[in-house]
Parts: sequence; structure tokens; C-alpha cells
Amino acid sequence: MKLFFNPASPFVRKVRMVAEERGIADQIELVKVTITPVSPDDSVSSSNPIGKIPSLQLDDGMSLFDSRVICDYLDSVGSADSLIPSGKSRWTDMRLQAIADAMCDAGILIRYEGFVRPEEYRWDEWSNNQWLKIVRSIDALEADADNLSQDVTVGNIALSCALAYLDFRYDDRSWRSGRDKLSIWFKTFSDRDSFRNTAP
Ligand SMILES: N[C@@H](CCC(=O)N[C@@H](CS)C(=O)NCC(=O)O)C(=O)O
Repeated sequence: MKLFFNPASPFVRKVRMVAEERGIADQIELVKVTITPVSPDDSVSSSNPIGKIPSLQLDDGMSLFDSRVICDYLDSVGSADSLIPSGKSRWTDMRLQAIADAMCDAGILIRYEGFVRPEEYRWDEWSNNQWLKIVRSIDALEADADNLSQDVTVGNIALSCALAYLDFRYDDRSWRSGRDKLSIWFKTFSDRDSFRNTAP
């Protein structure tokens, strides 16, 4: 398998953590690309019409995207325990992954607005409202933090990648402030090799 990746992408990190936790990271060849919406990479776009990373090319030539599909696929490879809970927990975990991914979407859009869009076209109100999506999400997670587990699931992996992305790109915005429970959850969950091995 070949994974088009960039170490700065939180979505890439999520799928790489899943591969590490499943013990199949060594089956994946990493191909580094640097892309933005206005500077696509042909090697990605030729097999993934959306042109985004992560994109996973299977050995039979089929390409899988986006990150949720890739995580589901990797969870089906090998014999390690599934990272996707069953029963009702499945939906709380997928919901968690949806919140985490949406935080990453908002964070990446702010980044594109601030660093890719020409300065004269930048729209602060738009970026500020993207940031509010992140604030509302981490506030909701803090309020519900007693229900967060330390289980190694795709949802928890996604959340750790989203919070790490906030540290990576928006350290100056201090997301931990007033969110003690979420901060402790993150400190504990991120103390694992799969997290360390996938750092930007
Ligand atoms: N929903 C996608 C989001 C992936 C995504 O936004 N990737 C960014 C890098 S972090 C990208 O490839 N951006 C290039 C573009 O938007 O054209 C997923 O879960 O894989």
C-alpha cells in the first residue's frame, strides 16, 4: 500500500496512528506531497479526483479516500483487535471522530485563509467563525469529558490528532485554558508510540 501524505496533516496522522495501532504501518509506503487547494499534486489527483490527502493506493491499484474510509479499511486489515467499537459505543465513537475531523477542517480552512489566500482577499470574519466552530467543539468535549475513555478507538485517535493540530498550528490560542479535563485526557491518551511516531 502507498499512502500519499504530509506530516503536517491531522487527517494523515489519524490514519497513520490507526495503522500503527493495528500493527500494519510497515505495510505502508509513505509518499510525501505538499498540496493546497491552489497547488494540487498530479500524483494524488490522478488517483483521487478530490486531490486531497490522505489518499491510500492499494496494491491492486484502487485508491481509497477520505481519512474515514481509509481508517475503516485499515481496521479490516490484519488480525489485531478492531479500533471501531460495536453496539451503541460505535455511534458515540463515530460522532467523536466527526467532531474531531470537523475541528481539523475548520483549522485547515483558517490556515488556508491566512496563508494561501492573497492578503487583499482575506476575510477575518470568516476565519473567526471557523475558529468559533473549534471553540464550541472543545467546550462541548470539556463538558462531556467524564464520558471520554482512554480506549484505543478511531474516535479517540481522531480527537488526539485534532488537539495536537491545535498545538501545532494555533499554540498561541491556548485551547487548554479552562479545559482542564480535556487537557488531562489528551496528555494521557497521547502518551503512546503511535502518537509519538507520527508527529509533524
Ligand atoms: N475530509 C478529508 C479532509 C482531508 C484534507 O482536508 N486534507 C488536506 C490536507 S490536511 C488537503 O489535502 N488539502 C488540499 C486541498 O484541499 O486541495 C479527509 O478526512 O481525508
